Amino acid sequence: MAVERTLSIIKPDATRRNLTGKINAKFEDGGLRIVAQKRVQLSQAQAEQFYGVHRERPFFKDLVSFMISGPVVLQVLEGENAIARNREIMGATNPANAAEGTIRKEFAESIEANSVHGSDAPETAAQEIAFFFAGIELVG
Ligand code: IDP
Ligand code: MG
Repeated sequence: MAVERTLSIIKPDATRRNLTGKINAKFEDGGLRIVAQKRVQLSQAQAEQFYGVHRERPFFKDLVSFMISGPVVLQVLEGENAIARNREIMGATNPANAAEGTIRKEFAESIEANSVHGSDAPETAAQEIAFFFAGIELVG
């Protein structure tokens, strides 16, 4: 196992319901360290670029609208196997399929408004962290 970093986003459905602290507790209790964090309002262009891999999917337009419907919290999480570990803590994309105790099981409103984003592989984690954070913001 190696220490990794992954990009996490607390999505607008969760910031709207004041769930940032409860979600952060899930990460910390699950062994991940929040090494960078900022609350921002994404622009449409930023959301479209970030989710560019899904551009051809039928839900793309709605997803972008949702992601700019309110503030998000951008985070870098660090720990052993952080990329896979974070996805375990988040639970399945569709909350109907998410395991007990996961963020999405407890907090997600729908398959779209599912409270959190997490990178899915080392390459995407590195790209997504660099998309939102400057090196000087990552102090470990
Ligand atoms: P992930 O967030 O679990 O990695 P992805 O397949 O990468 O899931 O999808 C990105 C995001 O797009 C999801 O978190 C969710 O917000 C949204 N999404 C995925 N599938 C659907 C769908 O079938 N309908 C509506 N939104 C979806
Ligand atoms: Mg994904």
